Amino acid sequence: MKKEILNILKSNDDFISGQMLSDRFGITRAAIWKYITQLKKEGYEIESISRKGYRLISSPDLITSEEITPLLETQVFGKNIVHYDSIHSTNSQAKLLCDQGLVEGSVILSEEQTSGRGRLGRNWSSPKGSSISMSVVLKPDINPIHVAKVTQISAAALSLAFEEIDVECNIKWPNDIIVNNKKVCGILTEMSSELNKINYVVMGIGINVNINQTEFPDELKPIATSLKIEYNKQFSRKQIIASFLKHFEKLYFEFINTGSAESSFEICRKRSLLLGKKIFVIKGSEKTPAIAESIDANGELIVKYEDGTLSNLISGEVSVRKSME
Ligand code: BT5
Repeated sequence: MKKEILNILKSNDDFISGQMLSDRFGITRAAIWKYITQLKKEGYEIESISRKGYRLISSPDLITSEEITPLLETQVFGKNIVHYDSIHSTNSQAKLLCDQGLVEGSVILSEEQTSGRGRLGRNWSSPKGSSISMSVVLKPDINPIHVAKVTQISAAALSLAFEEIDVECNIKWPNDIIVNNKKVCGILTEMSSELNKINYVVMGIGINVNINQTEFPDELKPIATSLKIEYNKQFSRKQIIASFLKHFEKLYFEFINTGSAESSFEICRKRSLLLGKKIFVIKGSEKTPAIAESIDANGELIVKYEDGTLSNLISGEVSVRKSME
């Protein structure tokens, strides 16, 4: 009901009378007033004048279904949005909800995470209201060995969404988006599967949108950045989400329908931070020097070790070598 009232306010520049709303929804004017009070608490600025009614003046920068749905240009992705004010981890929550039958294309969003996760049990910092914590549910009918490609498709879609807001980014294979040599975004792809069949994939994305330098924990300050820090202005989180979902849907279904994710890989190559560079391949505490040669037709990173041997990395950890290393 709150959502319907908000939609009416949004689609009218002029005042809407309490009586009109109460007739329309068959509830008392006092009940309408209660919903308006709730909306105000969420940050909607609503003018109310007796005998005239209610008028929406401004909406808060929330990543709720009410705010994102009008911006969507998708058929499947984002049609079901589950939003939290605060959650431990959108990926963990998405997995719980998947076990209860969440459909493909569902998107879990939270204004903050209290235990956001990176790969291999690392932490992911997601401050309230200034970051995007998003998990997208996929149910691809593909062999589980191909799931790593979804991370590359997601990275490509993110770079297209950033392009739309004039943000210049690089993709650091396999799961980082980098702006001016610092990380603004990380992807964590998790799945539940049997040997040959995927139950579901949860693709988690964390984006540092309007985070101020002071909001990052000290240990992240040298390596992390936000769009606001780099461009000195606020960005619309809901616009980024809607744009990402549009690009992701196109690239993902292209992969599902043709079996090839080549257009995504091509974007990843074009935007790659690594290709042609001296890198370290990191396995546990071992760092092996190599050159990042190419991203192949499976989205794997081909590296050349110093003895000339070539190797395919499916996922894992690499770092760019500084000139002294
Ligand atoms: C990642 O892992 O980059 C994957 C991050 C995925 C986060 C999303 S948010 C929505 C969803 N729900 C979750 O719980 N997770 C996903 P990895 O490559 O392992 O990088 C983790 C490392 O990045 C940490 O060890 C830190 O060094 C660094 N880091 C942590 N928070 C960061 C931030 N906000 N910005 C940049 N770097 C960060």
